Amino acid sequence: MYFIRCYSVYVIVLATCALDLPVQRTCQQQRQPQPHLEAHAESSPKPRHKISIKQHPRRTMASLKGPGAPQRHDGSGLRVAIVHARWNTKMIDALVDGAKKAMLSSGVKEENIILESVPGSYELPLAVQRVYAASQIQSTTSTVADGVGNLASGIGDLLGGSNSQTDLQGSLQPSEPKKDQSLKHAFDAVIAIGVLIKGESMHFEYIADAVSHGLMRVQLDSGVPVIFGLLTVLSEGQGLARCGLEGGTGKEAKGHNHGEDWGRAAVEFGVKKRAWAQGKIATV
Ligand code: DLZ
Repeated sequence: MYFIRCYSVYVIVLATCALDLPVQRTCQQQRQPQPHLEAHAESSPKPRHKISIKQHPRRTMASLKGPGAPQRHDGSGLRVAIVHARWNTKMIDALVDGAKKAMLSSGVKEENIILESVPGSYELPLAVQRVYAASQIQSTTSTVADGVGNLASGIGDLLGGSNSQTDLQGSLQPSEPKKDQSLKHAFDAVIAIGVLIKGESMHFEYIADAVSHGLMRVQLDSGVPVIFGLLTVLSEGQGLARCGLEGGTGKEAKGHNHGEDWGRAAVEFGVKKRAWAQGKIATV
């Protein structure tokens, strides 16, 4: 009995070694240098291999994070809405300012940036959907109004031209020159801005999930670019750093204002969406 037990242990040991050898060899074969993985070992105290990351010769990488070097787009013909929540107002104000600043510097005119607010982030999807629908209504009514205006001035001309002093013409012509130079077409993009700070309950998770899905749904259902300006942060400090208010590092000691990225995204997407609507697809 003792002999049988010893013999079976011997057989098991032999079999394990036989199986183990090829496994070890395979692992050694796999241990070829893998630069894409080694690059992540930045924090390792003793790197085993020299890390060299080759860059594309014509492109310089400013940062690993973010949308890369900003693209320049002419936003002068765009009409954009910013729909924002009012919870965490200090951060919201900074983000809205950042988005506006970026759009203005891309040529969007102040009068073509329309602001609307709602109490909290949970209200954003419906508000974005309805505000966009309102702009579509404006675009059709303004076309009709322009038509009526042109017709009225045409009648005025028929009644004797601009020198006529008749009461009838006076009532048909506008008393003051038109001041409102703002565009009236449906919004080219809508930026939804909210700040969700995680608390102790599950509120954060439910709202963050519902709002992200809701905004995506509005975007795909309506075809208008909806820029996702919802900060979902674990603390007020994280939020402040993402609004450019405090707590950043290095060159951006006050943090980076994400609203600026959203403003640029709105311009880029608005311009591209217009081109796509005309069957134009850019090569870059
Ligand atoms: C209720 C709530 C909570 C707890 N936290 C936030 C928040 O951090 N950021 C935000 O924008 N809104 C918050 N809200 C309000 C909800 O979004 C929503 O306005 C209310 O539940 C009413 O629908």
